[in-house]
Amino acid sequence: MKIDSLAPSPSRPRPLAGTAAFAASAGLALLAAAPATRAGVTAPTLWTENGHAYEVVVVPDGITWSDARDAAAARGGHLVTLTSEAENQFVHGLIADEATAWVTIGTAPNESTSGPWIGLLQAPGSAEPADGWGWVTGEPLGFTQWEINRPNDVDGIEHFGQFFGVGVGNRAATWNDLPNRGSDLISIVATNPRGFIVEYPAVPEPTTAATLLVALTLTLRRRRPSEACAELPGEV
Ligand SMILES: [Ca+2]
Ligand SMILES: [Ca+2]
Repeated sequence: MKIDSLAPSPSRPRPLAGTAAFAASAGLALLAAAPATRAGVTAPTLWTENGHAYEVVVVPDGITWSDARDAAAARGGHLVTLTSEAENQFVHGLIADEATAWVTIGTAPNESTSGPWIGLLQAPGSAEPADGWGWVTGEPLGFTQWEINRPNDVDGIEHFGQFFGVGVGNRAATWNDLPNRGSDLISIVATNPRGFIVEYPAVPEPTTAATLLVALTLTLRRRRPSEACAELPGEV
């Protein structure tokens, strides 16, 4: 039915001339509408609020939280830390329409929609289900966006965070606790999340690098006369 809605409509204006130009401009419009750095699943996308970049990595066969943490570090970042509602909304916007980053878990009528891992974990030995949660970077856990009735520590083994929504196709901006390996759940038929989100800290400003270069050059220039004397003691 949705395909029908894309069929030419008698009331819709059609390009009568310059078809190539029309197609080109339509293509440009599509590119402009999509996130600017989307590729693969996404190339790192800058959030201007903090200068950090965020990358969605889809793993079609699923991945454990600990492997996702290590993979994020190997890429030069860390599993995403969502320390404000604005950051949560921005990052969720990168995955909301990315169906491959989500997988349905559970059995009818209690299915849920399991999204990518985030950098949320629970300290061992914490009171269940809500105590001891924090970010992988050590940033304090102030803002939270748990799905209703979460965290719930199913089977006593859920100590890692992900995006998650109750129901089928509910690619929500809310969070759930899950075991490191989803299939370890006994009470629920589950698999590993299909990916993770990497956050890259700000890179050094070019002006900072230029300032350092100038300072280094001045230091070397100041040192040259004394170094010359030290190297050539016999010359007067
Ligand atoms: Ca963050
Ligand atoms: Ca849970």
